[in-house]
Amino acid sequence: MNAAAEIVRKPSVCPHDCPSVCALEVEVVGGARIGRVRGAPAQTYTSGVVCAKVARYSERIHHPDRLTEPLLRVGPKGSGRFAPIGWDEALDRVAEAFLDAERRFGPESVWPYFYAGTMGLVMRDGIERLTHAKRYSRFYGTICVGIAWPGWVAGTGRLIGADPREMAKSDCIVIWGTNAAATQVNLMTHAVRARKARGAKIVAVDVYETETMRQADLALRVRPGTDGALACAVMHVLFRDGHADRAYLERYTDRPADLEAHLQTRNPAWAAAITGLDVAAIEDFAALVGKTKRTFFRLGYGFSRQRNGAANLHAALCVPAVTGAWAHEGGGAFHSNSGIFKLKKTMIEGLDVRDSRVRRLDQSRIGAVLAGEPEALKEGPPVMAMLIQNTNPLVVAPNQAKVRRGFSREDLFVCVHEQFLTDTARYADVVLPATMFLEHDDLYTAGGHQHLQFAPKAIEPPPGCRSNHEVIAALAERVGARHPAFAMTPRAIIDWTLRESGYGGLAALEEARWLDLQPPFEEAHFLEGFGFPDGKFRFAPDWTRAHLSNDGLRGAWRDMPSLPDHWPVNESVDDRHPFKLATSPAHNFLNSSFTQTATSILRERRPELMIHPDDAAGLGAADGDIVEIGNERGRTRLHARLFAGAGRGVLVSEGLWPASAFLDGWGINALVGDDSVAPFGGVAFHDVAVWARRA
Ligand SMILES: Nc1nc2c(c(=O)[nH]1)N[C@H]1C(S)=C(S)[C@@H](COP(=O)(O)OP(=O)(O)OC[C@H]3O[C@@H](n4cnc5c(=O)[nH]c(N)nc54)[C@H](O)[C@@H]3O)O[C@H]1N2
Ligand SMILES: Nc1nc2c(c(=O)[nH]1)N[C@H]1C(S)=C(S)[C@@H](COP(=O)(O)OP(=O)(O)OC[C@H]3O[C@@H](n4cnc5c(=O)[nH]c(N)nc54)[C@H](O)[C@@H]3O)O[C@H]1N2
Ligand code: SF4
Ligand SMILES: [Mo]
Repeated sequence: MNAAAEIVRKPSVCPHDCPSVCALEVEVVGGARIGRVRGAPAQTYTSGVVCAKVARYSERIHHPDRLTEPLLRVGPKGSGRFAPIGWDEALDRVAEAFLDAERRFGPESVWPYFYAGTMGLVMRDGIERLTHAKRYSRFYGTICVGIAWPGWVAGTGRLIGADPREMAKSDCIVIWGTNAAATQVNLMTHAVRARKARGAKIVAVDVYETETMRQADLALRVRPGTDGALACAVMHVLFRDGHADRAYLERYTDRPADLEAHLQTRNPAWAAAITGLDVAAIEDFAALVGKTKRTFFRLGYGFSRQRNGAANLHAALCVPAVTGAWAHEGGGAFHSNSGIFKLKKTMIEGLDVRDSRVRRLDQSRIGAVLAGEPEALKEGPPVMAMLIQNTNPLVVAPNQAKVRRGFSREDLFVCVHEQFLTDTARYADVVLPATMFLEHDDLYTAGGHQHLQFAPKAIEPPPGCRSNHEVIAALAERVGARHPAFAMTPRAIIDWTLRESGYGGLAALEEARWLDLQPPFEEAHFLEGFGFPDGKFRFAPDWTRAHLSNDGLRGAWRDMPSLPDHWPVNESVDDRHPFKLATSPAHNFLNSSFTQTATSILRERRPELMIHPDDAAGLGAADGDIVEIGNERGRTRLHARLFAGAGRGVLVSEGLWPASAFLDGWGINALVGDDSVAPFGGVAFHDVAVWARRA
């Protein structure tokens, strides 16, 4: 065999922002190129399965449009006109802009901004070390988990849950508010295996007919933002029909008698009017979970992206506490395991130099922050300079018009470190080219399972690309930020982190590839008590405390329900805005990532608006016609796709396409509101009232 074409299999971990965090086996061809990417069969959650977009990763990593040299803006902001410059000049310019902002407005005028384009802890969170060492404005990450986590923690007190691999022992799996077939394929693998092996029933709850809904035995299509009503009616039936586990309730929950009384009026007829479901469907669902103790509730993020989302997630979480499913293997609930890893992140994030008096600016309110709204700035100085890594706010953040206005400010300096010339990079003053995960070392925790994993560098990056860690360290030196980790290699930082966290060193983890950190059954099922002093699940949460870190956060600024309920605070339809829009994920993209790769674009085609045929007829629009949708925040035009799987009055647009893919150059987030969602902030991405007309 020709040496140049020799194929070597290397271990890795998928870095994308997905609960599955798959263990990978990657073909390296001729030492330099990536071939096929497969799931590692031996890792018990991945179980040999990965999604198609990552299987064809060679398309992304060897993409001809990858950034490979630093760029300096030479045209107006957003024009995309840049000239190549050297790394030293680029870094010097960024450092000079940061120092200048600091001199004129103080260190809080610099706002390092990042998210989870890579979930590797060193490359994602190392930017925090620069923030803390310089006392730059801190980053309050709310865009994804900000609503869901408080909903879970309000009930359980801890961000852990039943081992998702226990689905193999479940008789019923409820996939609630997540389109798992698209967003976390492994969850479907485990659920479908349980159906094949033991006849487990799969229930899905969504607002339109997704692929997950099509694969379910019972598909419940609710009106957006009404899951709290569904959960209440299910619990009403459970009490009514003797399926409430009274011994469990007495021992493990806070106010079962108050709950039962409160639910008297929340019957299926009441919920049917709110959710749009038939009474019979609600009764069937309640009977199924009532009679099936081994029911596994897999609660996703999607249904939390509503103004009442935290309350709805908590309401769904109350169902297994009523049936006592938690006491059974294969029963209980799961949302995220992010609370099990307990890593000591001192070196990664520079926690030893963090000053909690420095203001924290809300990621989701980036438009308001850049617009200088005093409340968003916490009454402090304006933001004058930014470094952006692993995120694309000009596409993914709400109120796109406001965000774009902010990035257009002539007095704002922006450096974007990226793999592609994204919409955000187009607005940068300096663009820096970044490595991809197979080109650097990193450590990964997971939301959707329990493995701590290491992924070693597999190939050399294109000449010119530098990792996030390299960029942070080089900037730190230039702006006078001090911390020992700036001088350490990623491997040394990971080794320190593992040792200090009690997980041995890097050599052992690299040898083992992953550590299974699943807490014992009793702990994961809260059989030793929930995470509150009295050990009891909260039907009546204290919403002001439903957060993992109470670092200066004021919660529950709105009047949240004291017991699970339908909390009607969502954007409501009216004569001027007769439709509700959900902006759901696309199967072949991952947020705005993969919007550059040919196969993903081919499969997703173009931005489209799913609309019920009767609603389309009302607008006089046929399949493929151009439709304009809008509200007070903005408007955009896209092609109609007639689809009876969207309910009457509900529009769905999948995918975070770049603005240029839309006919008017405005992305879907032009319509989404940037008001802060209760109790601690976040975005109601699927809670958008709009008008629609044939364009
Ligand atoms: N292919 C693909 N995979 C992804 C992503 C992607 O963009 N594409 N994104 C990744 C990221 S960052 C995350 S956080 C996860 C998120 O993954 P999920 O937990 O699946 O959450 P969402 O993608 O927000 O939405 C899931 C579903 O919730 C539905 N939904 C909206 N409103 C409601 C409601 O009120 N009630 C109910 N019951 N359902 C509702 C939406 O229509 C959608 O089908 O997926 C990750 N994986
Ligand atoms: N309308 C609507 N908007 C949404 C959502 C929705 O459902 N609907 N979902 C929301 C959710 S859940 C989330 S999590 C956010 C996600 O929003 P983002 O965090 O912006 O998500 P990605 O599109 O994955 O963007 C990551 C960017 O990071 C870059 N990147 C990846 N790895 C690296 C690296 O190692 N170094 C550097 N420097 N860059 C890297 C990628 O090229 C990509 O452009 O979007 C939110 N926005
Ligand atoms: S399913 Fe998620 S974690 Fe697994 S390969 Fe695909 S994007 Fe990565
Ligand atoms: Mo997310």
